[in-house]
Amino acid sequence: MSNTEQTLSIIKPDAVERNLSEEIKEKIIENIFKIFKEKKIKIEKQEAEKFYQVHQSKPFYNDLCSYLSSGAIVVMILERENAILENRKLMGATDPSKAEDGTIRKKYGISIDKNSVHGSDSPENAKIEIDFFFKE
Ligand code: IDP
Ligand code: MG
Repeated sequence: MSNTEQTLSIIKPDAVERNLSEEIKEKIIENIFKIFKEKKIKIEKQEAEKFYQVHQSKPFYNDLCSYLSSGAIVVMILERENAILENRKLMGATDPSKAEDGTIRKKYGISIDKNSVHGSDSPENAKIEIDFFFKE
């Protein structure tokens, strides 16, 4: 049975500032995702705080929100069969030093905070995150 899904992907400031966006997008496309929508933006810290609300009790929350709002990001809606899980696999573990070979975070991530990409982790969050950035 087919299960075409959409997920939200973000190329984070560390990757955008190293001019890795095109390379990362190529890797995404190679993995048979369609980039359904895409925009390069910079967000305010307040917006990052809202986006990462689920992490507000974490010790790294403030730094995380400062970081996501520190420079340009590329936000994309990706579409393919099982997009949410497949994008998480392609990204690799949160900590790049623990990510598997062939993953985006293994190849491009600098550290657990500067790990180059975000991807939705569930169908519920994919919908919330897509609406957050793309709702008209
Ligand atoms: P994910 O991005 O793999 O879904 P989450 O646990 O949802 O990981 O955490 C969101 C983001 O918060 C991570 O991508 C990473 O940038 C940052 N983060 C997670 N854990 C830590 C930590 O222990 N120290 C610093 N930053 C962290
Ligand atoms: Mg997450």
